[in-house]
Amino acid sequence: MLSSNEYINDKIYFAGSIRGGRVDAALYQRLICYIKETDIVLTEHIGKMKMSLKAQTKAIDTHIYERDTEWLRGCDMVIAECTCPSLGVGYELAYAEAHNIPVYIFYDKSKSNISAMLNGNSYFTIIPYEAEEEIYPELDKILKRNL
Ligand code: 6IA
Repeated sequence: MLSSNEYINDKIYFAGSIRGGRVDAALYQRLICYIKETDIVLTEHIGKMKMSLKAQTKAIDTHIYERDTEWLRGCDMVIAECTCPSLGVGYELAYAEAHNIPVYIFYDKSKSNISAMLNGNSYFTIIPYEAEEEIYPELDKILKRNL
């Protein structure tokens, strides 16, 4: 039985564009910091400002794929920021669905149109926003803070 001030840390797989474009990297960093106040983010590197976008060797990409899919299978939920379209993020969302992992998708509706393959799939919880401040109370709900 948990006392009221105990909090169960969820393992969060935060997904955001890397080779799809880094225009929102600073936003990813702020969201990851916010989630980390109470929970564990497995993919902290997504928010790193100095990430190489150069093509890597097949062996490095194989390592990334195997590590990321292992983290996906072991996480409690995926939280994705999808304003900047990314093939890798799209793949991760479908992978999470195939493994019955809850998926929450944020996107700025004033900047982009979400793919019909995400918006049309009732498995995903899609959260459109227009201002960054709208994201944080939604994260509080997803992470079951203030219960
Ligand atoms: O297609 P994209 O690159 O935009 O896909 C982004 C998504 O794939 C992210 O949510 C990550 O989880 C995953 N991903 C793609 N590239 C990497 C990566 N590269 N490291 C970890 N996860 C990745 C680092 C390259 C390094 C040698 C500098």
